[in-house]
Amino acid sequence: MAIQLTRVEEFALITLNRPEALNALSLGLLRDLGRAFDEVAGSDARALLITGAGPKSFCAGADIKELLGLSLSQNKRNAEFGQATFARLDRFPIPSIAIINGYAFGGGLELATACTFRIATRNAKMGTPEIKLGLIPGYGGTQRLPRLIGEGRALELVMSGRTVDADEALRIGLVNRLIEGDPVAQGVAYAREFSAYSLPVLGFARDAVKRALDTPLNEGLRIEADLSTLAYQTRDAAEGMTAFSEKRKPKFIDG
Ligand code: CO8
Repeated sequence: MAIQLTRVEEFALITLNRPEALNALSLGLLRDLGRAFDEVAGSDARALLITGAGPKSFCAGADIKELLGLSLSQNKRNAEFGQATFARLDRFPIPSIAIINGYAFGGGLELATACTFRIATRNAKMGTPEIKLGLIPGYGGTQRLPRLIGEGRALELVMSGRTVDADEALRIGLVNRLIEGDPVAQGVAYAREFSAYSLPVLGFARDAVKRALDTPLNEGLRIEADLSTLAYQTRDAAEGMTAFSEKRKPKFIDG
């Protein structure tokens, strides 16, 4: 298997596991990733952590050696397959966190930007170097990067192919936080900041925020009103508000 799926306490951990190729995304790895998403979605995990095997790399992008010599239609199918695999994270039933433990280039950065959150080690290096190969990002990068860091910065990264270090990534909002020490332990600590909350309500929050950038304001406000009304109907909302008035910690049941 080009990936490992394990459990770390109440969380699922996917480790991209081709360290000899800096965890590059072969088609086999992408297929394994899709199967692992199915398994995690059907489990009781409260968040999905994704990281790369070894100390050097999260993921160095699509496997360049596999891309050579493909036909136009094969390339299109590959791009659509990669996009569809990563797009599953947009609607995933639990939040996802990319633990960027080294290089995140090309498709590797596209995978990270499809996750709900990104945390990065100090040695992390990120970018979209496809232009240096005569390519452009094809697994969602041209669409998710501007939504995350703005059009000007996204254009600069995509058109120059330059590398961003961890400090810059934090400053421009490409990652949420820099971490020290064991990356997986840090990922667990990060997930614990929200993992005790109601999973369906976390999903409403994510969906509402994600609509902000591709929806006119009036429409977005309508979606927010609908989703916040839906949150209000949950038993978890009743428990949260009751616990507040009874001055105790709420016990959410994901319902
Ligand atoms: N694909 C395949 N093999 C890779 C890749 C990769 N993306 N990256 C690294 N490797 C392999 C190297 O070939 C090398 O293998 P070997 O030892 O057999 O020669 C091994 O990993 C170690 O790599 P390096 O010796 O180069 O390690 P360094 O630490 O010196 O350099 C870098 C690390 C800077 C990450 C360097 O390896 C590099 O530049 N890699 C390529 C990064 C890149 O360009 N990524 C973008 C790929 S394209 C992409 O992601 C497009 C996605 C959309 C596709 C749409 C399809 C139609």
